[in-house]
Amino acid sequence: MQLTTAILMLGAGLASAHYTFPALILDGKTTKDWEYVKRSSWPELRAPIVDVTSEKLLCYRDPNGPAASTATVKVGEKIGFRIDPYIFHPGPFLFYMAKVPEGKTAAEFNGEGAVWFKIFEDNPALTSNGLFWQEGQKEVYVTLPICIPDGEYLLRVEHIALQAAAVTGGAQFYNTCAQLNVTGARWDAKPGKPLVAFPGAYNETDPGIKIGIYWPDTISYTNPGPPVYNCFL
Ligand SMILES: *[C@@H]1O[C@H](CO)[C@@H](O)[C@H](O)[C@H]1NC(C)=O
Ligand SMILES: *[C@@H]1O[C@H](CO)[C@@H](O)[C@H](O)[C@H]1NC(C)=O
Ligand SMILES: [Cu+2]
Repeated sequence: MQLTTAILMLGAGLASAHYTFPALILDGKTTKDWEYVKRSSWPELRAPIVDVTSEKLLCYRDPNGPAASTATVKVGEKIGFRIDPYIFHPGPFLFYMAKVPEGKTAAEFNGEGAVWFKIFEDNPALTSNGLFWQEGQKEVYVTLPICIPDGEYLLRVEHIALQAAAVTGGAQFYNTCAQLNVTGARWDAKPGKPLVAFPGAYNETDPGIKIGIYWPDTISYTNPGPPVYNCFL
């Protein structure tokens, strides 16, 4: 959105605020808001993050929020997030995971440090109008890798809105983190380097963050952050 729209939307309050990812969808069933997802900050719950150095890139977590529960899932399982209310800006989804360090639980661990590996990134279609990402969806799904060890993890969902990203600081970031207990590992593999930190993984001038997405500015897109963790490399 344009800056003037941003100011109007902030002025209009939460009713016209942005979007967030408050609940997991497991086995096709939508769980309760903040049951398995770390509670996001209030009252800025849905405000976009526009500073790539903001601590809010780490799950947009409310430091005073209640602890969430940890969902037991299987390697290779398809996991969803409910989107509240729905995506209404163009841009990619990215998913990251972080293994909870020994001696901590997923509820205790908030994802600090270089611990995150990327498991999915969304590539746009190229249309006569520029780069195109789907909008309007109320759910987003990711399949967990089959090549991760059992244990507790954080799963970070992120959407980057790029409609105003032609100028530095114009991209908007939305993210939350769920707590998972991964079981069923049958593959002796370790999530690869590089592991990245939030904030820290992104630079405001990264080509996937400072970008004009409309024709004729750009005809290709490179997601920010590290490459997707690949079981076969
Ligand atoms: C994780 O799953 C394993 C296997 O089902 C179970 O033994 C363990 O108690 C679970 N841990 C948590 C924190 O739910
Ligand atoms: C971001 O990129 C700019 C331009 O390449 C560079 O000067 C700057 O050092 C980078 N910042 C970080 C934090 O990597
Ligand atoms: Cu907006």
